[in-house]
Amino acid sequence: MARTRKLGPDLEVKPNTDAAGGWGSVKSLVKSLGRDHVPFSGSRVLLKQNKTDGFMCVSCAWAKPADPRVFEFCENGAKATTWEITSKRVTPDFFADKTVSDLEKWDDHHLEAAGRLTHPMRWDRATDKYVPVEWETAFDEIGRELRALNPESAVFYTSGRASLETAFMYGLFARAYGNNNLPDSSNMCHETTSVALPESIGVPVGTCTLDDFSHTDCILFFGQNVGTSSPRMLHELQEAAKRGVPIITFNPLRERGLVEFVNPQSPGEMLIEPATRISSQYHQLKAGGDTAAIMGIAKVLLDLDEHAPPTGENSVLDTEFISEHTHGFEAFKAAAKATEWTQIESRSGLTRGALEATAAVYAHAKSVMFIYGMGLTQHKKGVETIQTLVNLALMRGNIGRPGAGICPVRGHSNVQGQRTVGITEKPEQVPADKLKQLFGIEMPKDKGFNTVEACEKIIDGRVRAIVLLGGNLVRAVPEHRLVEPAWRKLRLTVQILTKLNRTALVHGEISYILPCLGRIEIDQQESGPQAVSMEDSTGCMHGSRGQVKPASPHLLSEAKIVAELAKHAAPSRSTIPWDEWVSDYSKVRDAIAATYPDIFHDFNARLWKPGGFHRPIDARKRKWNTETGKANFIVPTSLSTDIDVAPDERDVVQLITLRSNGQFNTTVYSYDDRFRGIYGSRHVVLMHSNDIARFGLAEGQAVCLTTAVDDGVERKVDGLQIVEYDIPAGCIAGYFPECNPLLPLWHYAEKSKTPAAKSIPVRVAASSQMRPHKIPSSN
Ligand SMILES: Nc1nc2c(c(=O)[nH]1)N[C@H]1C(S)=C(S)[C@@H](COP(=O)(O)OP(=O)(O)OC[C@H]3O[C@@H](n4cnc5c(=O)[nH]c(N)nc54)[C@H](O)[C@@H]3O)O[C@H]1N2
Ligand SMILES: Nc1nc2c(c(=O)[nH]1)N[C@H]1C(S)=C(S)[C@@H](COP(=O)(O)OP(=O)(O)OC[C@H]3O[C@@H](n4cnc5c(=O)[nH]c(N)nc54)[C@H](O)[C@@H]3O)O[C@H]1N2
Ligand SMILES: [Mo]
Repeated sequence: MARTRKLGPDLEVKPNTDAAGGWGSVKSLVKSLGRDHVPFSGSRVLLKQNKTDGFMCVSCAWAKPADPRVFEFCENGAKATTWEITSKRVTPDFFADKTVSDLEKWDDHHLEAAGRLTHPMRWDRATDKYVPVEWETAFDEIGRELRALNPESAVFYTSGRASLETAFMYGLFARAYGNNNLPDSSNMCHETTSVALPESIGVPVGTCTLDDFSHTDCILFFGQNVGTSSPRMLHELQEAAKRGVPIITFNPLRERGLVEFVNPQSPGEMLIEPATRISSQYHQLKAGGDTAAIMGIAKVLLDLDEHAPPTGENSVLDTEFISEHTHGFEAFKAAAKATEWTQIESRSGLTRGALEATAAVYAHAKSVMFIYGMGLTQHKKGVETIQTLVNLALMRGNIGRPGAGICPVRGHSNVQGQRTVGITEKPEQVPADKLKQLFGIEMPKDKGFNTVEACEKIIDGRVRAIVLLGGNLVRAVPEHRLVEPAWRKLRLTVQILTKLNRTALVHGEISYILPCLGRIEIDQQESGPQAVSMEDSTGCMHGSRGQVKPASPHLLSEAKIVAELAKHAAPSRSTIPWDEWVSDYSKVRDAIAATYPDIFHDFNARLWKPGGFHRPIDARKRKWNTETGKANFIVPTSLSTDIDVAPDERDVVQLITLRSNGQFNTTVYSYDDRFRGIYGSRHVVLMHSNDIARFGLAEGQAVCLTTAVDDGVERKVDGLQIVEYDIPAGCIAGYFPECNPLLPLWHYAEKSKTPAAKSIPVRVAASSQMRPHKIPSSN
């Protein structure tokens, strides 16, 4: 439906036919600089983004090249920067005339848009307000409260933004305190990858580097919205597409960035060159149809192989690789052959012809990359889907040579790195002997809680305290209806934050907001300004130096806050010289190197090399650290990734929860989703015209979604407006976090417990509410 529609006082739909990037990006950047009141010196900071002597972007984790472009940032990276270096402030005065109950009426956008937090604050029961507090008083009370608890009942969450140094310290703090309760954002994100890949190929991370894009002959792209979520990758995709590399995309939605791209940093290109077509084939499969689609492609390859010469240049299967390097091929082959086309077509929503078209390209491409995101990880059978994708790669030896490999696209800028340095609830992933020998820490033996388990234990009252290193957990997790009231009963809630968010308002009996420096700010400690480091999506470590004056003189660095928490909550539980580490972060890096020498040897020396340094990834060298010593073909147990829904329930549709181009997770920069052409409101549900008609509804009408499971919990989101959209019938889409109340806590990926946010079974009914209640704000 390519026409503009005004669907209410707020909502307008203007179908976007522009390429991703281009002038739209430039306009959006200029808008961000104005909206966040960024002074001119601030805009110059952008030139330092993702450069060896600069700071690493606080938005996504996409790889940073050794020879950066002049502007090595994208529209969304620039938004994230201006959002952090805004000149707006949330001071004690801001809180003085607002109760927490008042602030609860503000929406996600307005809470964060109010600006940077400037002072440590404590919730005051008598007035229901946050009031300023001295740092030392805060640390004393938090330490006292944590010491009084059984260590099992405290939880230490990390959002994926904190540096390697801070994350390492935070992990040591939790273990010195006495637990492995270290859930993190990865538990809602690529945990599925971290479970799937070790079983298949013996590594928890992807096998590709930036260099592979220059050598690849074909890219298969599953369930990742590059134009919004990792826009800098569009440069690599554009270069590949210009070389004639086929890019075959599987995504229920036609995402602009995967259709065409104009480099917004190239004025010449914006004026005269046509947009580059990115995807050569675009397959709009059903949500959760990936295992079926991949099995279909595998089935065609097996057929082609049977009719092709067995060896030589034209062979379809890499038989040499399969026999030397893999295990389980015959079982997988039998399973693929036994899978019926009718099943494949009905589960994937794609025709046999479409999958044959993919297989034909794949069978002739020498080196192939497999890129994926949340479209694969956030499903009940996500682990199996990723393993089936690996099977497809193994069939043609597409791991461990240039231009080939598995490329999961991580989310937060250091989410992968935090795992590497010990943020995990699984004790076996941490070298306990090193913790004992180097830091005098007795490693707690019990497995800790991941994010879903932490929520379960908050609901059942076993968790009494939570410390959050970044993030907005109450909004990001499933099951708001149960989690929020339980959260309010916690004894202690502590948030280390840069900006106010809803989680700070859903507070426990004792509640603190501890405001910290952002990564773009100069972090002055005793030995001078400090640098920090992070790991990108391709396993490459980069240094980052703050560039601008801190938002307030009262802020502390995350590293300092973590050290003080450790000193107060777990005194004499380690031999760590916390103060010495805070005075000079290079000492933390030395400690990381001593703990994980294979990855981080000579950490301080190697960090500042242009382009950083790569961690070793054995699967790249075809060394397989699996139980069989080989790369494993693993047979999926089901073609359906959404086993909670009986397929014959015709009134049930699959809800995909997504990000807009105007948000970074729960940080809502604006109500516009430019790439999808939706302006002014996030309270929408995208539906196919057949579904709109089938349910007797109309575009623009307000509807109520209810979760179609029968477990005694009522889950609904009311007042979403219908937008007619190019999405497969039977699937609908809405935004995260607005739709999170619909996601049952137990609806998660098997084995990884990643919430299955891309396939929530729901029913759609007309709403009695005209449109969502607009949240007032004095801002
Ligand atoms: N601007 C911006 N950048 C971000 C973020 C942000 O919120 N905003 N978040 C960051 C974080 S933490 C993360 S994890 C990443 C997330 O980045 P993505 O992985 O891109 O995550 P989503 O936007 O949730 O959705 C991914 C895509 O999956 C598709 N999809 C949904 N269901 C299916 C399915 O069943 N199969 C297939 N094949 N596709 C499906 C959707 O249509 C969508 O295009 O981005 C990071 N970068
Ligand atoms: N339905 C649904 N739910 C989802 C998803 C989905 O696709 N659908 N995606 C999931 C995914 S992939 C993820 S990663 C999670 C995200 O979950 P979280 O990581 O918990 O959430 P964010 O929105 O990234 O956190 C934003 C907050 O971080 C704070 N912050 C920003 N910068 C800094 C900093 O430098 N230091 C500190 N200490 N704090 C800072 C700000 O105060 C801001 O309010 O959500 C998950 N939830
Ligand atoms: Mo994420």
